[in-house]
Amino acid sequence: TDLSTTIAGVKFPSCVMNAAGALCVTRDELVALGKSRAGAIVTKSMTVEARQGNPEPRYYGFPGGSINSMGLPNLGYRAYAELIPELKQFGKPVIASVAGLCEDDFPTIAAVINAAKPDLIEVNLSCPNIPGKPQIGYDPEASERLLKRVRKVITVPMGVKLPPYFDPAHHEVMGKVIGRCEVDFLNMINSVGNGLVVDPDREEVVIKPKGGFGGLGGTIIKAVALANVRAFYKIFQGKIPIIGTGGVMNGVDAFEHFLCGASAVQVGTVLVEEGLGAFGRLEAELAAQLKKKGYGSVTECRGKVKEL
Ligand code: RRO
Repeated sequence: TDLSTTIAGVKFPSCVMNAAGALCVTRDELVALGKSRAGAIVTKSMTVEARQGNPEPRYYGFPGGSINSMGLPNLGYRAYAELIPELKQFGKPVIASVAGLCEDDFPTIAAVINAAKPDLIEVNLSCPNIPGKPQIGYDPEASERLLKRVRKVITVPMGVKLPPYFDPAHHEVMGKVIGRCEVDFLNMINSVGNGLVVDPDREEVVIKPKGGFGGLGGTIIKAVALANVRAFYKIFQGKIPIIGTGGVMNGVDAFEHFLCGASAVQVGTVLVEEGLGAFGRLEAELAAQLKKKGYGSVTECRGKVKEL
C-alpha cells in the first residue's frame, strides 16, 4: 500500500506526521522525529525570542483527549533557522511553523526562516493560549493582512494552520480570504480553543494557566476536525491540498480524514501520549484499512466520502 503523499509539489514518504507542538520543540526532539517513521518533521511554532511558555501543569491527557495551554515554549526563530539544514538530511520534508506575539513578528520570522529553506512553511493563525491575545484566525481582516505580508517574503510553499470554525458562514468568509492570499496548502484544525477540563475528585481544573482554560485535542475533537477538512475541501474543490489534524488516534481515524479530503494527517495528542512508536502503528493500521476497503493508496480515497 502506498502511504506516500504530495503537498504543494513536495513529496512526503508517509502521509502521517507530527502536529506542530507535539515532540518538536528541542533539537533532540526534532532529530528524533527525523529518525522516526514520521512522514515529515514539523517544528514547534516559533516566536522572535525564545520562550519558556506558561507555568506547569500545562498539558493534561485524559481518556477522550487532551487539554493544553503551553504558551508557545520554543527556542526562538534564529535557533530553528540554524537547525533546518541539519533536519533536511533525514530524507523527509521539514515544515517550519511560524507564529508570533504580534502581527509584525510574523514577516520578520518568515523572512529569515524562508532563507533557511524549509520544504514548506506553515503560518499558525490559531494559537489559543497566549493570555490576552485572541486567535488571529477568528479575525478575517487581520488574517488577510497578515497572510498578504508573509506571502511577500515566503518563496517556499506557504500553508495556513487554521482554528476550527463552527458555522458555514465562517468557512465561507475564511475561504474567500485564503483565495485572495496565494495559499499553497491548508492545515486544520488547531486545538479547539478555551475548553475546560475538571477533575471531579479533586474539585479542580487540570492545568494551571488561564484558570484551567486550554486547547482541546484528541478523540473529542475528531468530528470538528473532519467537518472543517470537508468544508474547505468543498470550498476549494480539492484544489488546495489539506493536512487533516484533529482526533487521529488510529489508522481508521486517518482514513476518515482522507475520505473527507485530507492529503496527509498530523498527530498531536496520540504522539504525546504514546511516543514516536505511534507513527509505525498508525501507518500499519492505515495500510490495513486501505487494503480492506480496496484502495491501493491514500490518493485514491481522497475526498470520496459519500453523502446521503
Ligand atoms: O503553545 C501553545 O500553547 C499552543 C499553540 Br502555539 C497552538 O497553536 N496550539 C495549541 O494548542 N497550543
